[in-house]
Amino acid sequence: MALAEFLNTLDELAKQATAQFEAAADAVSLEAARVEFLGAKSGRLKDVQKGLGQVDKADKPAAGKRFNEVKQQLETLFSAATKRIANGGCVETASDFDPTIPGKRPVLGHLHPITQTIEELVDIMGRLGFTVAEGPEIEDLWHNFDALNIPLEHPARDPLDNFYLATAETMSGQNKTEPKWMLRSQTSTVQIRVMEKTQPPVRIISLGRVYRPDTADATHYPMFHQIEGLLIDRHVTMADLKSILRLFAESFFEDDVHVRFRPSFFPFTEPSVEVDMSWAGDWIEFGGAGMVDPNVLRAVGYDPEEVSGLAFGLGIERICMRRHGITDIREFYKNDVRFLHQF
Ligand code: FA5
Repeated sequence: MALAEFLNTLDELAKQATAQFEAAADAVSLEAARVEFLGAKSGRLKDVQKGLGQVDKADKPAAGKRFNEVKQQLETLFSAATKRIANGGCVETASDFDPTIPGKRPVLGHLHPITQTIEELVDIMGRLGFTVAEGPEIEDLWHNFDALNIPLEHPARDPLDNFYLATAETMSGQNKTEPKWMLRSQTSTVQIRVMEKTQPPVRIISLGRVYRPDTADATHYPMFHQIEGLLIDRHVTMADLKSILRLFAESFFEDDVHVRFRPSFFPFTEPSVEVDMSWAGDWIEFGGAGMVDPNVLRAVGYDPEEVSGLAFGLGIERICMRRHGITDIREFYKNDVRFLHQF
């Protein structure tokens, strides 16, 4: 084949391919054009390449050079067309970029409503003199139970009510029915961790996830958040407990909130109460509280004759739900942006 004939075929093909790549309005038509011209098996450029073998020997270098140029040119056009279609049809090059066109505002994420509530609670309690303490979510049984005056035979340790971890230590350990680790079921564990390391006075809050195998319903979830408060000093009384909870609730709801104590039982407080709050209507149970049991003070080496303490543990989801009128706790964890966007 003469060189001129080969180059003509190549130019004609380049012309047609360029027209089709530039005209492709969507990914489907572009892909059809790619297969027609650049297809690895039976694309038209491949056919032309086969013709290269029939070009006179002396003209082969020139024909090959031009073939490679056209191939490169078509590949560049194809990737420009791909970008144009992905861009919704706009060709953006450095030279025709217009800085005066208003930009597209990117959709910004924001903090989860529970995180927002946590930040607000930390802020309010900080103003009341409480600092934040942290503890692990994978906890040992001493901190989750024993040190909190919950003995081995106590029903609160039932495997049906707790997430025990089947760790290697459990399997090879002496006592197969009592594992070593669990997902903490309450933030009260942090009371112990702080008191073990600190001498009174203590004034801390701890906020974080806790885990219980509760069936999910409108007010329960197997993973939820608690805020724990602990104040240890001389002459701490139930009156302090009620004032702190009331101040806390009034700051959070920015309104007049009534706090009601109902007698209850927790092994680590004596007396113990359930804390109800009433704000714009019904009474809602937010958590438990009480005066730290002398056994707990002794377990961490404090002298109950010298110091006393108050403690409370409230459900953060319940607080957030009440504030925003959310009626189903499961909404927090569906990751549905239509819900999350509202807060
Ligand atoms: C406790 O967890 C105690 N540790 C509270 C406490 C702390 C008492 C300090 C005394 C001194 P209770 O199991 O009642 O208590 O849980 C406290 C709150 O957590 C409940 O009132 C509720 O608001 C919330 N809660 C409990 N279970 C769930 C759940 N499955 N889903 C969402 N919130 C829950």
